[in-house]
Amino acid sequence: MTTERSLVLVKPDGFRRGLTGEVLSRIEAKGYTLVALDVLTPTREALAAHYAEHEGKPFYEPLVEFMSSGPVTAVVIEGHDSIKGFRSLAGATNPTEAAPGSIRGDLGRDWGLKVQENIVHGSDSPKSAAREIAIWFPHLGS
Ligand code: D4T
Repeated sequence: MTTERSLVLVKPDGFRRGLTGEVLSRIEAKGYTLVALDVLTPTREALAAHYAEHEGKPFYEPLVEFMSSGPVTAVVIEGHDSIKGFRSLAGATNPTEAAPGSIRGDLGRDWGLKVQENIVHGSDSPKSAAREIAIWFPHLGS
């Protein structure tokens, strides 16, 4: 059996709304293992590294502003195909379109803001996961 790690963030909206436990519960209920967990308010530097691919896009500044607005819970999860599996648990980026049953579909909505507040982040590929885990948990290696 091969294992795979993914970087999950419960974003500031999820933290403020008291949904951290619900998200962790869904990850555990799915069968993935929690490898590392930290509650912190991200620095703009960490967010610039994390969201480097979005620099220059219209939602980039609002995104960094939102993501640094309060605590997030950063989590490394592990399990076979956990990157794809968590993306499926999370649902589509736009919470209005996210399927019911998914985290964003059940718990998220569009608030009419400049950036989608969509509760969670999950790595989108093994390469992104390795890059992101190194940003949020430098001691872990990949
Ligand atoms: P993250 O990266 O947060 O897991 O979300 P996704 O993988 O689902 O989406 P993303 O990287 O494309 O976007 C990052 C972050 O920016 C917000 N966003 C995105 C937004 O407000 N408007 C947009 O048009 C897009 C594409 C939501 C998530």
